[in-house]
Amino acid sequence: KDPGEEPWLKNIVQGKDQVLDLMLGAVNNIRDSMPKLQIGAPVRQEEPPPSARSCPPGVYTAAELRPLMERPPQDPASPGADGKAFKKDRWTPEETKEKERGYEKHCFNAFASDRISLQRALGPDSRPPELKHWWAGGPQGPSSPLSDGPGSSFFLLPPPPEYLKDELDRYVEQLQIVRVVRQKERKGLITARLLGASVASGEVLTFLDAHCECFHGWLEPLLSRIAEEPTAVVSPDIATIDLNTFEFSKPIQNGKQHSRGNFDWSLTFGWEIVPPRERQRRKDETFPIKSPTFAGGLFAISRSYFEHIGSYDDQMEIWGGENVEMSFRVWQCGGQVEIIPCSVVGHVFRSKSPHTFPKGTQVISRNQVRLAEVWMDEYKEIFYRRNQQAAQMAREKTYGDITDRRKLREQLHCKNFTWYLQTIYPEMFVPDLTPTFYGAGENPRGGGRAGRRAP
Ligand SMILES: [Mn+2]
Repeated sequence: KDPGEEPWLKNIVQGKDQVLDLMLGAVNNIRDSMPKLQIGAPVRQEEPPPSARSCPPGVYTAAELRPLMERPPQDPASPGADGKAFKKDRWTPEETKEKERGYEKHCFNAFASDRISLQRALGPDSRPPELKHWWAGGPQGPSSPLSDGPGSSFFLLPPPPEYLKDELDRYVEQLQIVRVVRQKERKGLITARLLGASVASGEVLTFLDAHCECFHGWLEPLLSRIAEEPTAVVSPDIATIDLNTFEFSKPIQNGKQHSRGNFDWSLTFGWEIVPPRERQRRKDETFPIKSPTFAGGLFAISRSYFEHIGSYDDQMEIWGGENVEMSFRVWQCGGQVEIIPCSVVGHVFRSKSPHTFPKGTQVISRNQVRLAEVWMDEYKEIFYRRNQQAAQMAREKTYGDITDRRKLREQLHCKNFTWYLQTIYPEMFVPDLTPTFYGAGENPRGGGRAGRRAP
């Protein structure tokens, strides 16, 4: 049948853009209203190679940069050698059980992880030439934070599973330069990082999740950027380590299109392709990428700046929201959040959360309400419309005391959230602040969000 014969169908065909817009708006709203417990991996995108220029040379000599510990020679046949995938064809019933237990507990293939060398090499440095000017510790570049770096940083490795504790203590003791600090009870990553920072003695703090593996010459570009710009909070370019095989997705020679961090109105972190405006600003491939938010698990910051800027909101609990909070705070209070493409660190992105939430997942909403109340001004209402639990907490003021955080914002003379949106993230779609109606069917007119975010 010709669509023109049916007026209602004709209407839909003619208005398909609006309908599509309406549907995408609804989909975005539904997606934004689901609680997210994990940060996903950025999707790798490729584009034609950009112009080439080398990373600036460092101030350290090759001798000064020599790793404290040399990597032992690697058996190329060992599991996962050179960052390749862990392979195993035959499984006994016991092994299968062990593998399943590992997945249950860690949400990745702990069986494989336990069999891959702690010092596995990641193969030759595959970064594009313009990104690897840095002297990277000899022909076999380091992949462990312990066997790298000029020694001015502190690395915080989150707690190991119970059964590994003694083994870890023995291992660390022989390294001599590493200290293990443990929390008395499980309070989550914010308190853990604050504890680490409090005992650190270096000028720069570098935080890494436990499930990370560092690529050639990863540290120097981070330190160099902080030396150049002490208010920069810098993350490496994060490579994906496969959660099943522990295959390390090495940097490609050319045509990598970078991702940066953003957020949606449910205050969930996400990745997006670096937009044209930021691409034009960067003079070459080595240039820092300005990022509206950061993932938060892997970054370096000047220790004094970390203290100056208010470290963390220590009343946030367990997990969630702290990275978005820190991103808004750093930008609004005069700093910068950046990704340094010369630095590559691998991370195991899990598809579901290994964390338990003793008090329930409402701690995430609570953390988010705290950040919204302190940093987002009237825009917090957009978030509350998408998170009823958060809205209720805000109404009933059950999110704890935020006096100190508000005082901090005042003391640092921080800019408001309108400034942040207009200056740092003008690409962000901002829904009507006071809509007549809202709900799951709301249509963010002219938003065009769907094409903007990386999946
Ligand atoms: Mn992580």
